[in-house]
Amino acid sequence: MLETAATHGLNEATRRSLQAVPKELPPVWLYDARGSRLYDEITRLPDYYLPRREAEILWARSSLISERTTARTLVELGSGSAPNTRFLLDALSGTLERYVPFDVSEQALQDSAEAIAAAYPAISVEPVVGDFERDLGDLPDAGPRLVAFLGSTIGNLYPTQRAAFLAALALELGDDDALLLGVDLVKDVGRLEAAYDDPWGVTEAFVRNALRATNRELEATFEQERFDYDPFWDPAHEWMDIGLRALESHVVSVRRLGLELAFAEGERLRVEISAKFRRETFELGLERAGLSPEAWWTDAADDFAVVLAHPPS
Ligand code: SAH
Ligand code: AVI
Repeated sequence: MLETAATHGLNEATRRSLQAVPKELPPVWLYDARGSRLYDEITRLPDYYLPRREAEILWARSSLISERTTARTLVELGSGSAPNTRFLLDALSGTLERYVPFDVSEQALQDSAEAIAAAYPAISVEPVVGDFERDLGDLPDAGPRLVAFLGSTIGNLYPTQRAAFLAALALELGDDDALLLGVDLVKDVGRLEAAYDDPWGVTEAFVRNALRATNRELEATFEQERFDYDPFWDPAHEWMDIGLRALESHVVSVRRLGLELAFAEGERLRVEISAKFRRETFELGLERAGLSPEAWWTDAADDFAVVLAHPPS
């Protein structure tokens, strides 16, 4: 496969992550067409409460969000199949002219853009394939814009990545623009671990999909049967640490990166983190990035929050 500027950036990030301690794969590898379908299946699992809690909040607050933002453009970062976006599209119908779903997963983006264009013929749907950590400059600038980042995907970024991402977004936003974030909250460990380890093995298949994708795209030699699925709550960082553990010592080649990786028995390969948040620290992070938190709405059970923020005027 030909290396483009985009794949070069991902390949270099993958090289660094695989050589780090602990070894790690950038979570972008989870979201090929198969991974995006598996993620959609996860959102329907009984213990994966996040999308339902977010839907509850958006159902109750979308009219207010519409009044406060009067957005002409709705940009959605990491839009995937955009399950909760219709709350915003419905509420913003008086002002909205365009919806810009932005995602690294081209097939998922195409499918959801077509579905939304069919359901909302009055707005222009303008999908952008890109990486929200690198390509925020590619967003259209017809304001007022509402930039939504739903599903708590922000929790899949490390604190330093999160700070850099929010700071880049703050620079990108104009005075009339607003940011809407879905964030999952710290809660009982049993519920968190159940959300990431379902008895049907859907979440495990989603995480293992990162190995399939790197085998295919980077000519790697990961063997699924040499790893166990291993998600756990890390109380010090307040994140789910989601990955795989080598069952025996062995070597994995990643030919396109020229790497030979030695795994010891029991050694972990992290595939993603899923950070959970508390209001005070999350709002502090927004302020440090140059954003002003304006509203913090939760569901009735206080499981999840939707946050509205603005660049300071
Ligand atoms: N917002 C949707 C999907 C969440 S899944 C929901 O709430 O259900 C996370 C989405 O982010 C996936 O569609 C994935 O392809 C996308 N994604 C992950 N990392 C990305 C990145 N660095 N840049 C752009 N999109 C990314
Ligand atoms: C997309 N993201 C918010 C999901 C999460 O909960 O961190 C990804 C996921 N990983 C396993 N299950 C869901």
